[in-house]
Amino acid sequence: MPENPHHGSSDRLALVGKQVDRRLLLPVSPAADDGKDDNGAAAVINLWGQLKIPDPFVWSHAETMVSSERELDAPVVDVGAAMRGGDDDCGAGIRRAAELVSGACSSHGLFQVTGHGLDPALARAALDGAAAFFRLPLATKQRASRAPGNVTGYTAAHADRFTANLPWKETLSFGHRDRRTSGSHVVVDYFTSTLGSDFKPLGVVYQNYCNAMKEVSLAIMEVIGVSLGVGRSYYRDFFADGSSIMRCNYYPPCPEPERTLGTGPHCDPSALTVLLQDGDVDGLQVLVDGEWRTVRPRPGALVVSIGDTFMALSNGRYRSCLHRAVVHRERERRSLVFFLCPREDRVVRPPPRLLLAVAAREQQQEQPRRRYPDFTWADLARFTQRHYRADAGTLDAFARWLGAAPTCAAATSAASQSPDKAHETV
Ligand SMILES: O=C(O)CCC(=O)C(=O)O
Repeated sequence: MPENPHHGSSDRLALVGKQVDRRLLLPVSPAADDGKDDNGAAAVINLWGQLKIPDPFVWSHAETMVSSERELDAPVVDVGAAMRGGDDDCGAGIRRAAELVSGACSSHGLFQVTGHGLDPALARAALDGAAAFFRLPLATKQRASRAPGNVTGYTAAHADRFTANLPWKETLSFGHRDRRTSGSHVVVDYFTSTLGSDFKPLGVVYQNYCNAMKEVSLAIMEVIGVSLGVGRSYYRDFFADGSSIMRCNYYPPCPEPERTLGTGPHCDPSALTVLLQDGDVDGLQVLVDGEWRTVRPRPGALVVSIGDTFMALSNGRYRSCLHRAVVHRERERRSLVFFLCPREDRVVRPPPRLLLAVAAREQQQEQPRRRYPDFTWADLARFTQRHYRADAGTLDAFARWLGAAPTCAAATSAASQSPDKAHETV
């Protein structure tokens, strides 16, 4: 198999998902890639082989604040009982899982999950597929370049959206819908239509991976529903026909890791995030009591965190997880992230049962005040893609934006970000 990234790349991709021979998938440093394809497409950015990080990647001292020695205290939740169905709300397995989830989500918003049934071979193929994709020549990856205002596609350091505080990473994102609701294999279609038919095997791997993640996410939603006293099916049903997003993150080694970030501090706008870390390279950190604590990769476990949309759905009872990813001098890192989202037009508002349960618990006649206005996922997605760079205050800024006239001008003032952060604000 040729190792020149200008040749044979699709052959290498074709191997993914079949019998994966790691030697054949061995990395070819994109540093060897001159950033141009046969048609002369210019490179946008090349993170490989830099001796110093370019200025747009330098984050302020406050933002790169040194990591704590302490690991995050994240419970390991066995969702086997929820995955198997059968068990009712009162079954010991679900009850135990719900207690752990409640503790974690009321404090920092992150827990780990076992008993999820993800086929290790599928997980391996998805991780190796990401490794193979990001080592392709830039021009090939750019066939999937993200269009402005769009969440899907390939980006290098988000340089297509921002000019400062660039993350030290490349990403590939695509949408997922359940075949029963979409009537097609949307992920396979995405790969073949943007990258070409040679990429069908990789598309199949990610289609299967997304299907598995969706099932795991819905099982977790059952546990969360029990933990909030609204029963197993409420949130499961709410998300069953959702249109979720999958993102592959690739963090190359970095010459000055202490001056930059792989992913800046933010809460995910989506509802629930299910993340797979590759091997033993850590990087994910969560802010707790003013310090960044590492989420150490745990073999076989998935990392699950609450996002802004679920914070709104729980009327603020569960906290959207504020997290970031750091990079390393010598080691590269990969992560696969599945963002569970509702259907675009579904109205996000806490279930009446939850508000009643809170009122009963607090022995109040009236239901608690609604913390966030009604919104649709389409609105929040548009806000974060066009008007606001997701950070720790996205949901509050979005609520203000909805309260004001939802025009571009309103977004600029409501989203009180510094000019370079809000660079994309139209
Ligand atoms: O790579 C990670 O661990 C975190 C990724 C992340 O936060 C994101 O892609 O939004």
